[in-house]
Amino acid sequence: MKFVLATHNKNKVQEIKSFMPEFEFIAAYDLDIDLSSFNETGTTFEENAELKSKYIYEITGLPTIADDSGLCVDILNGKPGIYSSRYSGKGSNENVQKLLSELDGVPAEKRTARFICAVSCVISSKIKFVVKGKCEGIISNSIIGEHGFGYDPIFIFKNGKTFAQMTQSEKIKYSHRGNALKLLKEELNKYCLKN
Ligand code: ITT
Repeated sequence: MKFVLATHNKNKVQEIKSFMPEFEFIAAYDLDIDLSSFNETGTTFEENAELKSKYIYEITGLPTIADDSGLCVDILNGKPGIYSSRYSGKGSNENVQKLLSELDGVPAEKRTARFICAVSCVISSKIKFVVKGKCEGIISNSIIGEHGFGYDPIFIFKNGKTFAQMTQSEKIKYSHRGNALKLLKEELNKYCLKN
């Protein structure tokens, strides 16, 4: 089955493609669809994922998958959360620096956080569903590692490594996105069995 990925984030596309080689994906940007005019007006990851998938499904009429994800830090009452990509109002490095400065002086035991990923899938006007994955960790005191994207260099998983110290294939085994995609595969298998 072939899906459009409703994203402009190339890192998400790479992770999804590598985790689901049995499916065919085309990113919205490869269809010259500009997502920049799309506003994430939802109040939850699930709502935003659904809105993104619906937006692209309505344009293309093709089965569509959208990922809405972010980092929730306990001591910041879940911030940056659904605003993860817009946290500083600037780029990804500035988002990371803003978070590190907000946690300045906070001891390790209070730096708990989780990545959340909601994946919405629209197969047809009648068949659609959302799955959600999460991954628990700790926010580091500084940037560690050079792989990945976004907040990867400051998110320490329970094996002691940041996501940015992991290869893409190692990260996806543990990550919020990997956990959501496992559920997505289960749902798609059910759908394929029924049809
Ligand atoms: P699209 O909306 O086009 O998919 P986006 O990057 O704006 O791309 P989101 O609105 O879902 O996507 O925001 C996700 C942000 O959360 C992302 O920009 C990162 O800052 C952060 N994030 C999500 N998953 C991450 C991951 O696996 N590693 C590091 N940061 C992640």
